[in-house]
Amino acid sequence: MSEETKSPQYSADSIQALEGMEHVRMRPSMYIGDVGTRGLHHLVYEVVDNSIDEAMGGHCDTISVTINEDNSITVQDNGRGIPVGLHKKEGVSALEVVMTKIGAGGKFDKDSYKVSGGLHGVGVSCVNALSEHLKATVHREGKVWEQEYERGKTLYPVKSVGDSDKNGTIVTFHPDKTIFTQTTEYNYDTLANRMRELAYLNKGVTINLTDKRNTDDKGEFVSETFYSEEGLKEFIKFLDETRVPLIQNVIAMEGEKNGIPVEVAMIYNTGFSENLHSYVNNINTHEGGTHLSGFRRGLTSTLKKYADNSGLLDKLKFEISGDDFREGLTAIVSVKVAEPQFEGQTKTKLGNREVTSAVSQAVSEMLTDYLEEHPDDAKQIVEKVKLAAQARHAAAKAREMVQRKNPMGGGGLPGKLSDCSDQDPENCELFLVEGDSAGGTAKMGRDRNFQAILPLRGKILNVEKAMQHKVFENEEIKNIYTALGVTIGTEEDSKALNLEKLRYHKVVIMCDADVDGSHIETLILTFFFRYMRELIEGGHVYIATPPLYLVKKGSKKRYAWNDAERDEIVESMKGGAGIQRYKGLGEMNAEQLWDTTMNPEFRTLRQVSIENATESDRIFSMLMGDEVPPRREFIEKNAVYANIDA
Ligand code: 0RA
Repeated sequence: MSEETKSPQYSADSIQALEGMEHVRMRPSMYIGDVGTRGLHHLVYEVVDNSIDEAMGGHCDTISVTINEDNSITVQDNGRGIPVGLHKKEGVSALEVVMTKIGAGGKFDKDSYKVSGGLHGVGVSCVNALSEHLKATVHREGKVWEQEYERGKTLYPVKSVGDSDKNGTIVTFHPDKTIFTQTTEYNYDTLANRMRELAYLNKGVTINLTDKRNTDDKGEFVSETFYSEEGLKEFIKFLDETRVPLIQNVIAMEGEKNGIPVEVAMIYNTGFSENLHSYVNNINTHEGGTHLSGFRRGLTSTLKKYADNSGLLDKLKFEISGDDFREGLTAIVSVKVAEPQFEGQTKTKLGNREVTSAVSQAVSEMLTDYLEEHPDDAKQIVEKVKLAAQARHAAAKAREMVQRKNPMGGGGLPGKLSDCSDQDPENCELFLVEGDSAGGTAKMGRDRNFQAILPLRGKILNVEKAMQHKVFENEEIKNIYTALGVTIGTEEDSKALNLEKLRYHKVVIMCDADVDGSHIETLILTFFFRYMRELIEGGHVYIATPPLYLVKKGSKKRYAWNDAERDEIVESMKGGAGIQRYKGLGEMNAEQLWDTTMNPEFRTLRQVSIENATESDRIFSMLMGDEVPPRREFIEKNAVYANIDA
């Protein structure tokens, strides 16, 4: 490849390539999921994935991601550098092919272990198509090579711009504002969470993240380095940091089964929840799939066999179920699959059949060895399983009560619910309100056609610290199940939430704008996250935002949601304005509550979504577990709220 190489603009292939790039611009969501915040960040992951692949091939150990001052992104690696030589079939530089041909990826490099992701793996050419400007710089063969693009269109043929004694690839892109119309501003924490996750999933790779938009107190750019020597073993410790360990060791394995690379790490804690995280080609498979089934199968059969042989369960009067083996278990399963089939609603469920037995075998071998070598730990685990089985029996009874009280089961609606008259769930909203007095105000202020009110007494149960049967026995929680009309168990999954008879499509948490209010909000969110995650995933959960101030002058009244707004209003009233700070919903009258917080025309509802289940899990256990008072800011970062005017 030399500077004279012409870009043959009119060959059939390059026209096809152009069409591919045009298609990405026409239907970006087909390639990156959406064109909101998620899609915007996806661009970074896509570019970083390519560098990670290079690292997995053993050609690269450091990747640096920089958020530039103008919200453009630079990703740099010290790999071999994308080849710049002539690509015979396309008749242009391989670099140009990688950058402008959809699906080109690394396919021409047969030696490298190349797997493609689900939503990822669409290729850096997609990022190029969706960037108003992109510059690729390659250090390779003693030279620095360069090519730039606008909205995916090549500006000039690959050229050499100098000498270099290094190897590597640098990509800087500016997301296209005409595509990402909602925002082109990057969130540091979102990127940091993903880079941390990638560092754990790909041990030995150093990932630097720098934010040139912000400096710390030393005047240096905000920056973090993510590196893991032990991979999943350390990831597990990070996830379980705030839980009390039942056994001191992380049980881990890494290897290949039936040609499938499998990595597993697990630990038991003294808690009651089951936290399984699974990845395929570095992508979090929220909906699980065959690899997770394999993990469960291997775990259950191995522990069952051990427990049976040990005689520790001899006096137990009922069958142990699979769930019992997973109480207090935190585990990560990570597999690499050459041609993954993704299924499920969000395409994050692995479908490849052959993976089940590979993971199951890997787990059996790992665990059998571990139990034999650590009899004390084995005993602790079996004892815990026994307790779980006993508690499950108690929980089953309590859950049955919840089911029987379901309105469809003839048990009737909770007495405290003020229902709405509309019968179409699509139109209906349920407000969960802190305390009876605010509940009363909300009841008077609402539009009873489509708004229902369920007051919750004081602090609802912290489900993070309670055993399952306590949760199902709790009055407030039983009321939530009954009012919503949801049941536990679907045909496919006995523990899944059945939303078929959901009575309200919007469930709005309405709490005071103070410390207690935010604590209660967090408790309710924790309950939804652990017991009704499907409700969040279905986009049904919202947070109401009551105002903080009322600014009054004479008969003029205006509300403010933050200090800046308050000051602005005070100024606009030109002196003599009185300020009332709302400490709670109870200080508002019904009309004020309707005007500011409940009326769909003027209110702001924040929709709760789970951006990163792994991170949310850790945060919820940290906030609601044994330590620290809850801090709303943590939740705000992890359960992402979209401002919507519903
Ligand atoms: C294919 C072949 C070769 C390198 C790469 C792909 C490569 C791609 C990316 C994307 C980001 N960083 C990258 N680094 C390398 C090299 C083949 C060879 O040198 O023989």
